[in-house]
Amino acid sequence: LTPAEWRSQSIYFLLTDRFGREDNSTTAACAVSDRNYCGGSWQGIINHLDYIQDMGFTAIWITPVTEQLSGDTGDGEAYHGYWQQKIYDVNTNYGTAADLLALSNALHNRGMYLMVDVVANHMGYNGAGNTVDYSVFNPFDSSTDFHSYCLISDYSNQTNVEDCWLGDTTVSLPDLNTALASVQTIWYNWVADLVSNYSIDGLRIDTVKHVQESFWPGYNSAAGVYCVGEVFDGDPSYTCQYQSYLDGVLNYPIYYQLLYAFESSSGSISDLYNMINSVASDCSDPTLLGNFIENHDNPRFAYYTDDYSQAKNVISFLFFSDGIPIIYAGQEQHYSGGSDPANREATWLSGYDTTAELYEYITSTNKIRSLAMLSDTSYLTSKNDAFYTDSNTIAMKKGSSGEQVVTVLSNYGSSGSSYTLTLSGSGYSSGTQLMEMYTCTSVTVDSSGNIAVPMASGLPRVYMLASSASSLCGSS
Ligand code: ABC
Ligand code: CA
Repeated sequence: LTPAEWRSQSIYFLLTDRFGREDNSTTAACAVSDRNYCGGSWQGIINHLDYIQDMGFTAIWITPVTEQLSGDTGDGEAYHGYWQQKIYDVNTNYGTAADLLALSNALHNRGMYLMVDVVANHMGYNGAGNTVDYSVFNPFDSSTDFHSYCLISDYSNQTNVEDCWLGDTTVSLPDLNTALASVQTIWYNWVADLVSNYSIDGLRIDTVKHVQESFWPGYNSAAGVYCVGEVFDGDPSYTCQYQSYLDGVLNYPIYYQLLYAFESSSGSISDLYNMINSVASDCSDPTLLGNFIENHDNPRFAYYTDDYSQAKNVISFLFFSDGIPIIYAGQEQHYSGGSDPANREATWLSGYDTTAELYEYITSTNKIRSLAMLSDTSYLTSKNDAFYTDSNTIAMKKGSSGEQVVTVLSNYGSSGSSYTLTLSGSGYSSGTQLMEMYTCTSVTVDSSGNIAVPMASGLPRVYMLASSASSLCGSS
């Protein structure tokens, strides 16, 4: 799929080892602190695609598929898939190459899409950097394919970030010399073959800031599908640069400000407001960024606050601002794990509960977004405009003028009081009939052009033209 085709998708991110088991067990133990394989597989994902699709997702992003270092290490097993050794083979812990292709086919048969995580920066080795036996890698079986060993020690020094190694002295991540033409040729051919062999629709690229920028355009074009890069940095002036070299990047700048704004009722809405504008000006196309509030590298949102209303506000932000929404498996079950590895709980232990509060909320949110893009063909490419803030509230509008979606978020949490927010600046004229899409409550824009927004329990409100809302709210 092209970048433009990815704009309309909604992505469910899962760790293959942690989402579904072939035996469909919902009780198989998975002690996250052990950092061992728990038995999830590609066939296990296939078995539970209804759970994902019924929540409204149109695509999944799975963790890397290549063959890893085997056995246990002082940092655990390679269950996450970021410690590759043989790039032409698949990780047999997750199944066979035929199983991976079957997953791709199963998705396509449902009209869904497959995004695969790929790593070009490094391989993985059980041992310190000065003990690596390069002959275990295929290809890249010589030390001359790699940068010489040094651990990254200074994140403010870009050369150090690119040429030294990630990992630690227990598990090394031998850092490929991606400036070599021979290394580039192997990676570009590899990624083209991977995409074609498994009919992959998009890529999530790991450790993008650890490889020189000039490597990425050739990689993205060899892939031939939408690529979203991981640039783990909250500074938009740094992270957005990479959108000159790749189709999109994960929206780390928004991630931090969204978390800080909504983790408590004293969070800073104005910092979030400023970041929306910074990202819009620094990134070449904010509508192609990947939006998230949880992933496998950071504590889950519910680790910071167990409040359901705050969780709903951040979810609505991900879906109704610029970019492609990404939900991390377990977020819909309000999992609350902290830092890696605690944030990698097995989804099956929830019993795949489709009545969970956030499962239902995400389902509704996906439906509202789908309706918005169906009603307004410019919805996805139009730029989000945060037009109102106060110390606890932010309101945004996105879409063609006259049919914009208006999203009102607040960080008060579930104990927030009931009050009416008189909202000006929505762009709607007096007398327009709007529908609040989560509650199916209609409202008429008043004679001053204001919307009387009934706020309660810190819950989000999302407005569309009432005339566009009938498929979800009936006729009004
Ligand atoms: C393993 C163990 C852990 C143990 C760790 C030392 O070793 O499992 O328990 O604590 C994989 C595995 C991990 C594993 C690592 C290392 O490999 O998943 O479990 O940890 O062996 C990607 C993936 C990630 C993956 C790798 C490696 C890369 O998403 O899952 O990890 O293939 C850096 C990288 C980033 C990487 C991340 C984990 O580390 O840049 O690509 N993620 C700062 C730096 C960032 C850095 C981040 C975290 O710290 O700038 O570059 O990310 O270390 C903001 C700033 C940010 C700043 C943050 C902390 O603050 O704006 O720049 O980030 O304000
Ligand atoms: Ca590197």
